[in-house]
Parts: sequence; structure tokens; C-alpha cells
Amino acid sequence: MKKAFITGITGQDGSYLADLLLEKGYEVHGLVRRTSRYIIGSHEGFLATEQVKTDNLKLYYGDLSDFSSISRIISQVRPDEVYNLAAMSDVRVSFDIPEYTGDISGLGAARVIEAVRQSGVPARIYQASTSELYGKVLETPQSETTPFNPQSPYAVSKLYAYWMGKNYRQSYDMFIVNGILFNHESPRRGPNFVTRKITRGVADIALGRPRKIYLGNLDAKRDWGYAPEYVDAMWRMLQADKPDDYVLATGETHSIREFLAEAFSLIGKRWEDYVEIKKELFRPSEVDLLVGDASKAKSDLGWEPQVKFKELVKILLDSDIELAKKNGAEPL
Ligand code: NAP
Ligand code: F7E
Repeated sequence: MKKAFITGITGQDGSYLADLLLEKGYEVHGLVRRTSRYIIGSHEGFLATEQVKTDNLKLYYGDLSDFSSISRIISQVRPDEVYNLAAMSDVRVSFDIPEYTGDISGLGAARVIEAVRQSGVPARIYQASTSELYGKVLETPQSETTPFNPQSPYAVSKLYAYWMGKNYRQSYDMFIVNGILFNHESPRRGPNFVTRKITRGVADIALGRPRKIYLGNLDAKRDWGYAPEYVDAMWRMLQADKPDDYVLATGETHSIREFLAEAFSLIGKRWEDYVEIKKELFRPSEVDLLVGDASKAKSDLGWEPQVKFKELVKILLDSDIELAKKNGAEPL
């Protein structure tokens, strides 16, 4: 039975990846923090209070700031595959806590890779890289050969992690891949990211609750895909014959304004009647346009995303309407 170790297992991608690997018959080991949320998805209800063993899922307390915890778990578990998904992943917040962001999203990756190296365990490593590396883009669409131009402490810390992965691959012949993933969303997306922020608001409005949605820059464009499809490609990258870096994207780009228009059209209302722009929600430096070229992932990994923009908006909105019916109104 193959063993995988996932950091960030309580996040959007980690929870879908755990589902996928358990389905494939893996033994899954996950890193959780004392403050971590419940494990979501099909493992809903497993509280991270101690090392919980439920069939093939085992959780360990640790933190990407704590080398000893990562090193201990890797030496103990001896995983075949390590997925480093943990990060301080909020781009806007990274401007407020730049040092912490560097420690977790940058140095944290170095700690994981170095812990694997020191352990001598021949694990394959997936590093969660990001389209934010392209920043103010120098080429469109963006592919694996597009130069990076990061625009936030988050992106700069992820650039360090990206290069540490490449450096260890070259220096020590380790199997390390960088997945350069464009934005991907789902009902498990954190509520502060713009897609869920919008669909949670629209869900309340659909149910007749009084509501404004406060937003920043509506002109930014993103290439939004569906998270469950993206975690499948993470797994594919680690099954390849040789380690490499891959862009995952849909190849379509839409503005926040278009996302709003689509979500509101599904409930037959005008977004202009419900949205207020707040200066403080703009970022010190913005990433204006992202659109990815995932043809390398298609040719090497046989991966092609199926869920595109309109379907994605509907998936998020339907799920948030169901959630709003259950939970009542939530503050945005
Ligand atoms: P997410 O939902 O924000 O999840 C982040 C995970 O990191 C959570 O499990 C969180 O645990 C964990 N974490 C945060 N700080 C930690 C620390 N100090 N020590 C250990 N764990 C810590 O992120 P996601 O959307 O699933 O994304 C997964 C990864 O891909 C991240 O590295 C993100 O930067 C990157 N990425 C995401 C996208 C996207 O569009 N979603 C695109 C490209 C790259 P808690 O539950 O304890 O907070
Ligand atoms: O912002 C604009 C904002 O926070 C998207 C992370 O997973 O994907 C994510 O980063 C856009 C930006 O995602 C609000 O200015 C307007 O242009 O949903 P977001 P992100 O910054 O693209 C990348 C690939 C990652 O790697 C990251 O970890 O939407 N926007 N008004 C707003 N954004 C937010 N959050 N809130 C607003 O009110």
C-alpha cells in the first residue's frame, strides 16, 4: 500500500487530494495544527485533537515553522509521496504579514524538502507553486517558460519555494515537481477568496436576505478552474517517469466583474444593485491578468480540465445556496 504525506490537508486542495488518494487505496498521513479546522469533505467529523487513526487516514500535529515536527513525521511515516500544500495562501493578507508569509510559504517548503533529504526516504515531492509567480505578466498566455514577475510577499515566498524545489532536484537528484496552478475554486474554497465571497453573498440575496457585497478591484482577470480536477493532476505529476514543472489552467480568463454578472444572472438580479466598492480591499500591487497555457500537462500527463467558467460559478452558487439554507445568514 502506497503512503502519502500531505501538508495543508485541512485546506481546499488537501481535503480533495486526501479524498482522491484514499479512493486510490493510499494510506494518507496529514499534518494539522492545533488551530486547524475540522477535516472537511468525506472525512467530516474527524476532529484533529490527537493522532486520529481512521482506517487509512492518520493526522499528526505539527507546523511548517517547526522543522522537528516535519522531520519526525517523515522519518516515522516513510512516505512514498509528499504533497506540500500548506501555506499562508491569502495574497492580500501577505502584505500585512510578509515575514510570517515568507516563513511558512517559503522557508516551510525548504523545511519539507530538507527533511525528506535528511531522512534518506526516497519520497517524491509535490510543491504547490502558483500562477502568482507570473505577477505583472511578461507574456500571455503564461506557460512553464514564461518569466516570473511576482507582485506580493506571497508570490515572492512561493518563488523561493519554487527555486528550492528545482535546486534540490538538480543538486541531489530528488524527484521534486512544481505544479504551477492557476486559481482553482470549489465549495471548499476559503470564504475570503473572491469567488466564494461573491457566491456566499449571492446565495443570501437569492434567499431574500438583505445584503451588500463589499469588493475591491473588479477589473482583475483570473483563469479559474475546478479544484477536484487540479488535485488529480498533482497526483499525475508524481506518477510521471521524471520530475518536471507543469502549469495547470483552463486557458480562459474572466474579470471579477464577469464573475459577478454570471452569478447574479443565475438568480435573475443585477449585481450593480448589491455591490459596493471599498478602497481598503484593493491591494498595494495587483496582478491584472492571468491566463494559463496547460498544453504541457495535456501532452505529458493526459490532463485536461472539463469544468469551465459558467459551470464553475453554478457549482459554487448552488452549494452556497444549500449552505445558506442550512446555516442562516453569515457576515461577509
Ligand atoms: P488553503 O485552503 O488556504 O489551505 C492552506 C492549508 O495550509 C491549510 O490546511 C492550513 O491549515 C495549512 N497551513 C497554513 N499555515 C500552516 C502552518 N504554519 N503549518 C502547517 N500548515 C499550515 O489553500 P488551498 O487553496 O488548498 O491551496 C493549497 C496550496 O496551493 C497552497 O500552498 C496555496 O498557496 C497553493 N495554491 C493555491 C491555488 C488556488 O487557487 N487555490 C493556486 C495556486 C497555488 P489550517 O487549517 O491549520 O489553517
Ligand atoms: O483574488 C480581486 C483581487 O483573493 C482574486 C490564492 O489561492 O489564487 C489565489 O489568489 C482577485 C484579485 O485570489 C476582492 O484583487 C476584488 O485580483 O480570490 P483572490 P488570488 O489573489 O488570485 C492564487 C493562484 C494563489 O496562489 C493564492 O494562494 O479578486 N478582488 N475584490 C478581491 N479578492 C478578494 N479576496 N476579496 C475581495 O473583496
